[in-house]
Amino acid sequence: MIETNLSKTSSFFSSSDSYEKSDLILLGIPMDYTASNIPGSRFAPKRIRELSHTLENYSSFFDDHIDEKFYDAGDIVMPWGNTVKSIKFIEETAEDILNDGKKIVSIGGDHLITYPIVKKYAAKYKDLVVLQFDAHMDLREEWNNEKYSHATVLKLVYDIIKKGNLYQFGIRSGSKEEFDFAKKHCRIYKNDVYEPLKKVAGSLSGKDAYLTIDIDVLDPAFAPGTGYIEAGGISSKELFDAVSLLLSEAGVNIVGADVVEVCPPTDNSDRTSAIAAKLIREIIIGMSKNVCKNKINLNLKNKENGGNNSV
Ligand SMILES: [Mn+2]
Repeated sequence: MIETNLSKTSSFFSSSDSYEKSDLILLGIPMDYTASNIPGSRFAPKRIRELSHTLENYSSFFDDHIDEKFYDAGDIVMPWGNTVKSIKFIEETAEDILNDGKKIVSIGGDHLITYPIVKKYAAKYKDLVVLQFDAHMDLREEWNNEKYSHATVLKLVYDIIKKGNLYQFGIRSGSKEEFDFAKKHCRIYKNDVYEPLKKVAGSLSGKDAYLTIDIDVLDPAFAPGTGYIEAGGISSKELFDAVSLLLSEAGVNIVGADVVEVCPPTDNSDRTSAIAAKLIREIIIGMSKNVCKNKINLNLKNKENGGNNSV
């Protein structure tokens, strides 16, 4: 049971109506007060939900429908402007959902939302791998004297997961110190996402992984509606190819995911929110296939063990 206050004015399309019966929970986290350039990602969960209703419920890649595969729990009611309290609320919500044996797909919000979620995932999955698709490394120790920021979030994550378990793809911006740190301590792949992911996918097979997608990994031509524009990014096709690879043949067990930094007030054509909505559809369908696969594997294991455990 989720104990934090949630607000629900609309749902992502094709949501089931039962929290209890759903393995995947969609959660909106409208926090944007650590954005260092243009705020406005607090409006992303609402706009992405609205745009989701223009999508087909069928994914040709997965050859499957999204219907009833998740429950949209609504948005966490945020204590506006209070970063520390917001982190606490997000942690508590994530913990409640994970304690119920479910997995979380979240819509940010600025990138800081990833830290409290991963904190709870790392407590549950001891060898958790974090896969970051992003223009920026977000590895700063502090940003304008603030430890908790969308520019420090992956350093906070780095500090709570096993060394060597942070993979960064599509990176094309950061300070020299960040690049030096990443080269030494992280697995950093500059500019591209699909090709390097394909190369490392084999070594990630069977691992539990959390996927965080900062929409600014895309070139601003594809995703202009974001808080910190960074030229020279990947195409939307490359992003979908990468997500599809990850959720299908790569064999990685994606246990949680988020899409962050969509900023509707600067997204005049709605194209960024529309991409994010489709991305979430693919993530939900792909993760639900993983959930099914794991259940089948567990069933087989139980049969081998005499079939005493129910799943
Ligand atoms: Mn980021």
